Amino acid sequence: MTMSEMLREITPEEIENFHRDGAVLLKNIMGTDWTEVLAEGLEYANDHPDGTSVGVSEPLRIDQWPASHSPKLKKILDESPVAEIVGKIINAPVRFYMDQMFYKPAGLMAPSAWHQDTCYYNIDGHQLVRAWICADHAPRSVSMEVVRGSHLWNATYRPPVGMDPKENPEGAQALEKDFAAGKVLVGKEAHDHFTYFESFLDPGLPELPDIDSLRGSFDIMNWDYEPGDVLLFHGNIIHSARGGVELEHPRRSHASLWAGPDVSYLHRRSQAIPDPLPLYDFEPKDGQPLADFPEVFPLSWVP
Ligand SMILES: O=C(O)CCC(=O)C(=O)O
Repeated sequence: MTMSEMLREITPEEIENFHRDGAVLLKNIMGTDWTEVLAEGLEYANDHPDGTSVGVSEPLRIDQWPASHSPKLKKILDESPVAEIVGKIINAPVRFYMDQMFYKPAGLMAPSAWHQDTCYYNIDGHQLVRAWICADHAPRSVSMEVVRGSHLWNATYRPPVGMDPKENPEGAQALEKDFAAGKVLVGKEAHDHFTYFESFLDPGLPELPDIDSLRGSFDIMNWDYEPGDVLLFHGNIIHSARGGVELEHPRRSHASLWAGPDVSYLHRRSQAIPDPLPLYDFEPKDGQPLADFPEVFPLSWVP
């Protein structure tokens, strides 16, 4: 079956809004034939938890690289207009970096905590774009929200995960020793035995402000999302999803992370998510562009 391409062009205003605000919701840009593929792909991933599945049977399930074992999600990455949409917003070639699933079953919606994406990964750059798509109608009370313009604050905040030296001084000390000895802390094996909580809670990075208690002090953007829309946001933007609302249907989202030419490898002490598995064999060095590893990050779209 031939699947639909982009339903419309991205407007110059949408491109400008993305770069200024750090996020833009592109309404009705992917055909609903893709929504069915997305829903089937997410259901498959949900039914087949792997080592990277966090929160199985809980109200928020997060999987890393679900497209690596869910054929329909792989189809979304390889054949849907998502890569093209990202490439057009940054007007540059794009490579796929990684993807995640956020599966919230029907009932009381769990929130997704405020965070930046970049600080979880060993990458750095300005042309890092998340494409967030959802198989379900998601009103603004449960879809994504961002702090407008925070992608330009030039600040890297502490990911709200990892081993806290106050709660586990011995564990944190052992990690500290390994780090000083130059060991890879979140290595290949993390793909099978994944946990955020064995990484550092990096005390060297500033804590995120308590945005929920100070909502009036921040310029928060949020959107009512309909299947067929694509929400794009910058890797450095501070974002979250609200919870506490009852939904009669699940809220199943897929977020893929794409890199333009300025994105390079940067080993971060705060790394919580392992490098893509095949990358370990190349022993990447800080500052190497992802383009140096075309076997791991082939071009997905070129202008
Ligand atoms: O879908 C969600 O609730 C969270 C998504 C998210 O935080 C992300 O894509 O980085």
